[in-house]
Amino acid sequence: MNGFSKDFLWGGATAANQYEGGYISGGKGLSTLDAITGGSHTSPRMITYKTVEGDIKKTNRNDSLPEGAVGYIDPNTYYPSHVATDFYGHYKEDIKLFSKMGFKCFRMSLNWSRIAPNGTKDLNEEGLKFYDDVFDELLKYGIEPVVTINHFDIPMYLADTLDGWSSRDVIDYFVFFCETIFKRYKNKVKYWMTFNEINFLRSWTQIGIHNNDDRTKYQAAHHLFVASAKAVKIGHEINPDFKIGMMVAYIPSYPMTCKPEDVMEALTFNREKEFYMDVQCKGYYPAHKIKEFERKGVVIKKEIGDDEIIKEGTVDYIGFSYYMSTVSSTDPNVQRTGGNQVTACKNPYLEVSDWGWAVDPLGLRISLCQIYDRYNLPLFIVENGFGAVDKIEEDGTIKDDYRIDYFKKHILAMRDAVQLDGVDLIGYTPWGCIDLVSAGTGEMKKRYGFIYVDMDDTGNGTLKRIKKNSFEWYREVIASNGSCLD
Ligand code: BGP
Repeated sequence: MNGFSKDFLWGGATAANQYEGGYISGGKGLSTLDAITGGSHTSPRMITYKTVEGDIKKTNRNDSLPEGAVGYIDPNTYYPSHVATDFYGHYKEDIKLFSKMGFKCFRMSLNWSRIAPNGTKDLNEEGLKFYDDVFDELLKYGIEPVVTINHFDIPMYLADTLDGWSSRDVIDYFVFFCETIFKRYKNKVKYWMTFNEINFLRSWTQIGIHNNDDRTKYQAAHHLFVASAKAVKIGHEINPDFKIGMMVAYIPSYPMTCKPEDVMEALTFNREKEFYMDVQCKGYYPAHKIKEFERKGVVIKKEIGDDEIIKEGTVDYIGFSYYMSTVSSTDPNVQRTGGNQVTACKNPYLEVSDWGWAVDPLGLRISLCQIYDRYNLPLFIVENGFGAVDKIEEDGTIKDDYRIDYFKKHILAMRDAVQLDGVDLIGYTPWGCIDLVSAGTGEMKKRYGFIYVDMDDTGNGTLKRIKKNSFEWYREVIASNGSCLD
């Protein structure tokens, strides 16, 4: 018995700042991510910046920057986004490989500063043309583009001159950007998402804000909500067939014990991401968040009409990433482990990846049920995957059975959610379907792909593409619409 509909969108997912490279090619302007160094499991990625006094400094990519500091590219430092795995130069070859895997769709993001180098209303035709070419190439093979409009970066100019999304002016620039791409690509792209993992947008790196305190972070979030809602409305006016979604990092948290305090702790953890989903899917701020703002003295500056805009601009579907679950506990001594942009509590029942992320396939079914029960909107798993070190054998093969095992269990869990729970799931795009730079650590060593790319953590490599064993395995999954897993 197969739970997936015949038009289920099997594919893979990437993001411009981690995959595209060509950081100053074809008229592209700088984006914040271009000034973020590589890192590792144990050493954080750093922002290189220049102070108002002219001093060159660096700091952890999640830190606040001094007022007036501007992003700085140090000629002696290695920045992984500059070449990444060079989709810019290899898009034809890569799309051909995706088509061989049988992709029905391909998730990618647009580099805002490739299209509008400063993020303002001056456009770069060469950048617009690049994405035309990419979409044409995908459509040539019958692959549906799924476009994240903004994935973790902002043109550096907007960060430097306006303090990024803390400024209301950025809403207009973003909406102009959306209007431009909606009009330009209206016959090529149907599936859009406004902001990647909107619940993780909280630093200069991602949204250009210098001060990461709660007041600034939530003010910026309000601007993101208004911008997203306006984009949804305008998009539907330009093409009523557009499907415009939101995107959230979904990490479900279980109470460590049945102690009510642990249950409350988990509720509080889960509410943080639901806040972002509630606003974009239901069209209003949830009561608990309003009360939290009151307690913390966070006053959101809204303009008249903002609430209506948010109400009218709710999304058509929910895109989400799912890699892992976590645990909530009131015990300060609980064992910690790694996680996607969070340090998580260790679940004694689950194995973890080499980067400490809990592997929890049933958690994916639980997540699908939780989200669908709460919002009753179509769901799209737009990221899922297993970051691991891959080894090229002497015969040139890459035996990534651990990855196949991870995917198999997760796909079966999502099939249960469709077949047994009735969840309306429209697609599945495993993360980093071709190797790319890790967002969290800036490493190449942490690989997710079905396709290996010869590139290391210091920027050395031929960029040659090699199929891993999981390539053929995923091809069969797609060809059989999942039934080969029985
Ligand atoms: C998500 C991001 C992606 C991606 C992924 C894996 O949070 O949307 O950009 O990178 O996580 O994380 P990492 O690259 O840190 O392993």
